[in-house]
Amino acid sequence: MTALKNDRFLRALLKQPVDVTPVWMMRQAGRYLPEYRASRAKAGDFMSLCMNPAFACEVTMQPLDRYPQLDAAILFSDILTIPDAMGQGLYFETGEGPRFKKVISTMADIEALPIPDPHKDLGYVMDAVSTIRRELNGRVPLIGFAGSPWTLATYMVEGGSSKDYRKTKTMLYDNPQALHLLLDKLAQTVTSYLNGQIMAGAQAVQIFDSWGGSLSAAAYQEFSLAYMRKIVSGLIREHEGRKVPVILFTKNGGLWLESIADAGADALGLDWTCDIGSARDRVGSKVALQGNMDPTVLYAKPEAIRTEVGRILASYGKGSGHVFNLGHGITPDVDPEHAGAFLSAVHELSAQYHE
Ligand code: 1CP
Repeated sequence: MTALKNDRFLRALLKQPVDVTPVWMMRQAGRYLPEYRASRAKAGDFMSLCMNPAFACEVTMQPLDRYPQLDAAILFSDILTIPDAMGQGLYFETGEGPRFKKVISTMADIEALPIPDPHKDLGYVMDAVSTIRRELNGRVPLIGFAGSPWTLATYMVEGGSSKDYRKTKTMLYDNPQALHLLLDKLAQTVTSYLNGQIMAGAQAVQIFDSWGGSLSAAAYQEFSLAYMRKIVSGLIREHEGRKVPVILFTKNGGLWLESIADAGADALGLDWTCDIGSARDRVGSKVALQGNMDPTVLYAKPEAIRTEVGRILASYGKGSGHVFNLGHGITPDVDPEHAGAFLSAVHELSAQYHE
């Protein structure tokens, strides 16, 4: 394998010294880019982009070609490939969120769910990872990812996106054994899926617990964090002679950072509701931090974006252990020039915080 030309993202996750703070954006390949919209039109729909390794590679590379400032690439795929591989029949209605042909509601439904084999049932993702690694040719590291068991379960039980997770939370309180069986099957699946991605060439992995923050403190520990801890303990942590860092991102998990930092990962993703300097005081010696600019700041003018980047860098302070990112995914109507101003500001303003 080609040596990495830019490894500051991996170094920062392991708190090793860097020249400037590395940066990438959650959802960096997506609808705010005209070139992405063109590729999606050519492929026909979103799932065809994901299932064709050449298309997945093309859209993964688009933000890197537009923004040489980016310090990492992220596999183009979706967290919902797993429920699809479990037989739920994922589809996207144009202009709407994800939907499933089959919804899960009973213990019998959950008992009947198969545990997918990543190479057989999700081989298109493994092929996308190896295709992207070849195309990157050492430019920047490649991030693999999966959804957390809790976040995946909400989609599987609700049948799509939800505002209140009503069916999943009803199952949590009325039939916790059923939900635990589902989460256990998902934890096994996510572990082998991420290990498959690592063996195919992913150099770091992120677990997206996008909806963990909707749980009570007690339910979060039992129904989300416990399963992420189990996944982390089963992951391959070294490959090709390098550590493979693991990032846990619980959106709205700011109240529970100490316990998330104890789950065994190398880094925590932060949304914008926490102050990153205080977060560092709370967990800084255990894990690196990734985040955490409010994505709506990108609607503001470049000068305002730069001010906000400077504020977050100053709050984190001197030294390594910070990967700059947004606190959640970039939104479809952001002006691509504003995203470029954001990325440049991170590198320009962060040099003073590193030796
Ligand atoms: O083109 C389109 O219309 C589809 C939009 C889209 C895109 C660009 C979807 C459907 N998924 C993606 C790609 C995607 N999804 C990536 C690509 C890599 C990147 O560039 O970052 C990643 C990492 C995801 C992960 C994902 N999918 C999450 C976790 C991250 C997060 O934002 O919280 C979630 C919750 C999903 C579900 C999903 N898939 C797509 C949509 C619109 C949604 C969210 C629906 C909802 O809000 O419930």
